[in-house]
Amino acid sequence: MRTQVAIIGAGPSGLLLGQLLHKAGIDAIIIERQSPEYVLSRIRAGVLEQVTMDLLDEAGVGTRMHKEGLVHGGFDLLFKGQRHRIDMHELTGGKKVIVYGQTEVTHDLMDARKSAGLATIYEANNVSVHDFDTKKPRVRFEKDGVNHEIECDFIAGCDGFHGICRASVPEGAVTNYEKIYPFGWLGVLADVPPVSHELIYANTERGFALCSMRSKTRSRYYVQCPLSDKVEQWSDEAFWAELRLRLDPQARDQLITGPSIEKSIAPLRSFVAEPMRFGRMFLAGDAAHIVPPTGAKGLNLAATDVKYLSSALIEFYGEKSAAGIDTYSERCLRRIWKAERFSWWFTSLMHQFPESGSFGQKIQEAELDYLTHSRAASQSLAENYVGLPL
Ligand code: RFL
Ligand code: PHB
Repeated sequence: MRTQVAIIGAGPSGLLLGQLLHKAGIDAIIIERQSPEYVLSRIRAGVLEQVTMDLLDEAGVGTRMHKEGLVHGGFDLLFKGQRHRIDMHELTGGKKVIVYGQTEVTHDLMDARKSAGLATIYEANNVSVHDFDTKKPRVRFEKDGVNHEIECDFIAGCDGFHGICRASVPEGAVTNYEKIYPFGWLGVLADVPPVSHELIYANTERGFALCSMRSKTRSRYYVQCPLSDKVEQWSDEAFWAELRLRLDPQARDQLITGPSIEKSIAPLRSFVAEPMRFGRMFLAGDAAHIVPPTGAKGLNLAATDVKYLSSALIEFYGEKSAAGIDTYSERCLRRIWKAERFSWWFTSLMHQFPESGSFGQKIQEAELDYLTHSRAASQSLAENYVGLPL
């Protein structure tokens, strides 16, 4: 087999890259380890920035997002038992985000790929990447017991944090920066109306909580939990009781509960690998960086990597120029580190850290008070939340 770009991973990064390259007439094959059903069953991101919406439009897959996505112009910060609204729309001169789940984004991209008749190889085993330091990189994998090899011009490593692309880079060629947080998020998805029409980020003495949603009839809630907790320990009743304790009296009264349709625990991590290009292999999305979900930046960062990578490849094939390819890593990393900083800061502000005790709680409350009463501070939060300009 031969193609121009071999894309490893059919998550949002790989699928979006495939679609943008297809629009530009560049040939690509996507190789994915899991089945399409498994990829769609992972419940992850919920909030899309304007930059991501624009890119989905450019890829020709924005129709359902505009129809079904919920436009949000603000969110609430809850601390000391009271809610304070951050009016993102007003503070940023009219910017907004859209609540539209990663599952739906992935669905739309899969449908577009299918109707264009483009190749995605699902359930590929033992995927490996070779010779990316030469002009003839190769990808090998096994499918239904048969070995295959793809020859290509470039490899795009869109295979997430646990993928093989970053792991195939020789030691010494990559530097990793990492911070692991001493807690996780226990998340529940349920077919009940959201407690509020906007998101609520809560700082409480019992730990962080987040009230989010997927639609007007489907809610997504999270509570901070110890890393040692197992999801089986948390009955639905125990989850709702804990969430209720972390809400203000009005939200507590309005909370509608019901059976969970998904429940999982996610660890929180900040991670960046530098650089993001190794000869003719590029890393994009979670393969190169992870943010804790507090700032809702992971999928949005993946989308900007893909924007930079697709335009670099389009420039390479169209204008025979390597300028975009040569600056890919630097352009991405500049944006990534700003989102890393914001996500780390917002996580540090909103969660209980075992080591910081009641002094830490008081400092957080003072900062939240400042944040919700100083226009300059609210503006900085709003500007980062809606997404910094490209
Ligand atoms: P993905 O989604 O992990 O996809 C990688 C794909 O590669 C496949 N793969 C392989 N394929 C072939 N061979 C191999 N050896 C392979 N190894 C792996 C995998 O099966 C998979 O299909 O990475 P991608 O595409 O870069 O997308 C990144 C996003 O998924 C991620 O950043 C976001 O979900 C993060 N995130 C959020 N981001 C936001 O922008 N806004 C949010 O509100 C938000 N909320 C969240 C989140 C992530 C969360 N979790 C569970 C970590 C909330 C949570 C709870
Ligand atoms: C979500 O809806 O899953 C979600 C929303 C906002 C976040 C993180 C996750 O900051």
